[in-house]
Amino acid sequence: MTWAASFIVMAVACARTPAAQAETAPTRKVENAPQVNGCGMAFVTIPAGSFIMGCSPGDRLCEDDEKPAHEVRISQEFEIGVYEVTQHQWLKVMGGNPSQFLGPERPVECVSWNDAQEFLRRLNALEDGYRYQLPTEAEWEYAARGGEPGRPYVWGKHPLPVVAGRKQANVADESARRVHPDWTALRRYDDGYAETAPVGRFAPNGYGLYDMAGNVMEWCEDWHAFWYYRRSPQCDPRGPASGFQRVVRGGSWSGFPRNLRVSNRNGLAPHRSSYNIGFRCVREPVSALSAPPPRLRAESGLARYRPAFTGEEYWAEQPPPLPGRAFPALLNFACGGRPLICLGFTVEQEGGPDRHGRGY
Ligand SMILES: [Ca+2]
Ligand SMILES: [Ca+2]
Ligand SMILES: [Ca+2]
Repeated sequence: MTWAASFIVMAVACARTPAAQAETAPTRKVENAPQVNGCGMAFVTIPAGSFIMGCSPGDRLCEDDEKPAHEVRISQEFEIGVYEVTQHQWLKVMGGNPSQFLGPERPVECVSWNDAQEFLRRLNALEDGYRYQLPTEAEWEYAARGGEPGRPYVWGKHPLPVVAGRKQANVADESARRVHPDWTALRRYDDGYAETAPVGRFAPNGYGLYDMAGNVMEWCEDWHAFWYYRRSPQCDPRGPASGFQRVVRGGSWSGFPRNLRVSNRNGLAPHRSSYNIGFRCVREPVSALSAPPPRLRAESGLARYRPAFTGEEYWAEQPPPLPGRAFPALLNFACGGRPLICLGFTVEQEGGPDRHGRGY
């Protein structure tokens, strides 16, 4: 299926008639037990680290937007939802339920990216000590791979979502075909669910996360750009600065193997929704929220520089180094101490008359 075709399939909105994807689970465990918030949402901590993002070795189904595969560093550990956000949790925060396939423990669907932002706004307004948001696309794929490098599927190399006899994901299967006889569905695999399943019914991945493949596709924070990987930053990429579609990842109950590959990317306009798209959250303690380095922030008359393509910003008296040069060691707070290479910057003066400019 081409990118355009898969997009059309996904954009069917909240009516009926989906498309297809597929598969299962690794072995590594996260070392900490899930932490549950007041809305019943469980989170585990994913360690900082590096991984190869994009087309997996030997995966001949990759589309152009998954290439090139490239190293990405996640510089900070982060907490991510063990499960997709459920209808019960959505109801608790939002006071309603837009889902097509009803069930309190099923994932909420028929929510747009904009709807998810409103959910997050209300959840954050509860001020439980954490700031919640959608995962970046890099965080999502890093978490989905579960510490198991180079595998085309969350559960391994083979598209069939069964590992050691255990079913790995809710996909378009024989159950779906019985309800939707005209579908392209995975043959000789019956996960028992024609549509969404309650979250957590299939094997977890190496980080203890459930349904990273299948059930519902999941909104990410980033804008989707087809050629983004050709120039995305190595450290904590956050997607392009603007766009027309937000990223959705992971395939769904209406998908077959091609769509369920861990590197598969899709995009959908942020106001659109579909019965096969939901989301999960990441969160960080409010106390850990990023701020300009204290030593620099304390000084007056500094400028805030936002280097291009890094997603980072910092305060300093001098502009960043020339393009292609590393930032001074003092400012290498980003990316786990790896040199942060300057690609350009915008500048905004602190206090006084506004001064905006663009460098390089
Ligand atoms: Ca199914
Ligand atoms: Ca999912
Ligand atoms: Ca795709």
